[in-house]
Amino acid sequence: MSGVEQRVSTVRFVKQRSGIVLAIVAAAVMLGGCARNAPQDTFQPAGENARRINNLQLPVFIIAGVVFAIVLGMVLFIVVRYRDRGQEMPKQTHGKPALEIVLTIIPAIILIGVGIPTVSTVFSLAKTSDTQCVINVTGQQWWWEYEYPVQTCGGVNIAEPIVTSGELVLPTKVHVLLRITSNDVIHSYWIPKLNGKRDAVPGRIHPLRMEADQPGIYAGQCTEFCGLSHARMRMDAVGLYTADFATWVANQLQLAPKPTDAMALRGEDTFRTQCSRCHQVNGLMEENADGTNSDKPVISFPDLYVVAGNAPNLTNLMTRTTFAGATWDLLNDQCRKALHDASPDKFGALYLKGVTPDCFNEADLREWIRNAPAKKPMYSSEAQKAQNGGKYRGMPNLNLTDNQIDEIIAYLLERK
Ligand code: HEC
Ligand SMILES: [Cu+2]
Repeated sequence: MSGVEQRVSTVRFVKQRSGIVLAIVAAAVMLGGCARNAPQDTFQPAGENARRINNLQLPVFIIAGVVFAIVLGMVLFIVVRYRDRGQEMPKQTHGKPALEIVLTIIPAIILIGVGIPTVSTVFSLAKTSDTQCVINVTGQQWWWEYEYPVQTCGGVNIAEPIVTSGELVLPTKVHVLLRITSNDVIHSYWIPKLNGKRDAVPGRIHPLRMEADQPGIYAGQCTEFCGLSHARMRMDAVGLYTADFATWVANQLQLAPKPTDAMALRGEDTFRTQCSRCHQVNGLMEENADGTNSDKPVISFPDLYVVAGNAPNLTNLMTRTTFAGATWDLLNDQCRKALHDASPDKFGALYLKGVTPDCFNEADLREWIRNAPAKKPMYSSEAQKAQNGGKYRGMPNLNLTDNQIDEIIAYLLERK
C-alpha cells in the first residue's frame, strides 16, 4: 500500500467508525464523573438515609444490568444470525402459549423483587416521626437560609432562634427534621452524601430527615433550575459532635459587639448606611449624636428591596467558611484544605475557629462588596429592578469607594 492509499484508508476507517470513537470518548467522560472521593458522590453515603438509598439502588442496578445484558445479547444474536442473506421467507406462525406465559411470569417476578424493597425504602425515607430537632430551610434566589427555632437539639438547648445561611450545621448521629420551603421560585435541596432531594416550593413545607455519621463538610447544590444564578446556588452541610455543636450554638447567639478597632468602627457606620437596610446584624444599634450606641437596634427591611424579601444575616459571617450561595470561600486555599482534610476528631475545633485573619480569603469578598452582580449575575441592575416591580433579585452594585470597602471588610472580619 502506498502512503497515500494508507492515509486514505485510515481516513475512511475513522469516518466509518466515528460513531464508535464518539461512544468511547463519551463513556470515558462519563466514567470520569465516578472519581473516588468526589464531594457530591451519592454512592458514598455518610448518613442513614443516604445509606438506605444506596442499599436499594445497588441491587436494582445489578438486576437491571443483567436484564439489559440478556435482552441486548439476544437482540444482537438474532440480528446477526438471521440477517437477510437472500434466503426464503420463513413460514409465519402464530401464538405459543407456553412461551408467552413464561415471558410474562419472569418479568413479573423481577418487578415484584424490585418493587417490594423499593416501596419499603420509600416509606422508611419518608419517616420523620423519629426526628429530634427541627431546622427551617428556605430557598431563595440564589442562596439557602437556615433558621433554628427555640428547642433542645441533640441535648443542646437553643434558647433563642438562630438564623444563618449557606452552611447547615447539625449535630452528628442525631435525626434532624428539615422543613423546606421557598421565598420565590421552586428550588431543590440535595446533599448527596446525606439524603436524596427534596423540592423547595413556595407556600408549601416539605419535610426531609437528615443525619450525618461523622463530623465533616458535605457538599450539595440546588437541583431545580431556578433562574440566572442557579449554578451558583450551592450549600454545605456541616456535621459537628454534640459538644462542638453546643459551642457553635453559643457562638451564634452572641450579639455583635461594638468594634474597638478604628477602621472597623468606621466600617460599622458605612454598614449602617449602605448594608443594613437589607442585612441584619444582631446587636447593631443606632448611634446617639456623640457616637455611642443608643438602645435602638438597627432592623433590616429587605422585603422592600429584594424579590425574595430576605438577605443573609451577617451577624456571624466569619463563623461560616463560604458566602453567596456557598459559591466562594471565606477561607484561603491552605486553610480550606486543612479543614476539609481534617480527621473527624480534629474537624470540630478547626471549624469552630471560624475565619481568622491569617486564613481569610480577602480577594473574593472584596470583589463581592465592590460589585456583587459582576461576580454573580443577579438581575440587579437599575433597569432590571424597574422591570421587577422595583425590587432586585440579588445584591446590587453599591458603587463604594476603596476606603469604604476597606472599612467594611475590617468590620465584617469581626463578625464571629
Ligand atoms: C438591596 C439589598 C442589599 C444590600 C443593600 C446589600 N446586600 Fe449583601 N446581599 C443581598 C442579597 C440578596 C444577598 C444574597 C445573594 C446571593 O447569595 O445570591 C447578599 C449577600 C451578601 C453577602 C454574602 C452572605 C452569605 O452568607 O452568603 C455578603 C457578605 C454581603 N451581601 C455583604 C453586603 C455588604 C457589606 C453590603 C453593604 C456594603 C451589602 N451586602 C448590601 C442584598 C443586599
Ligand atoms: Cu435554586
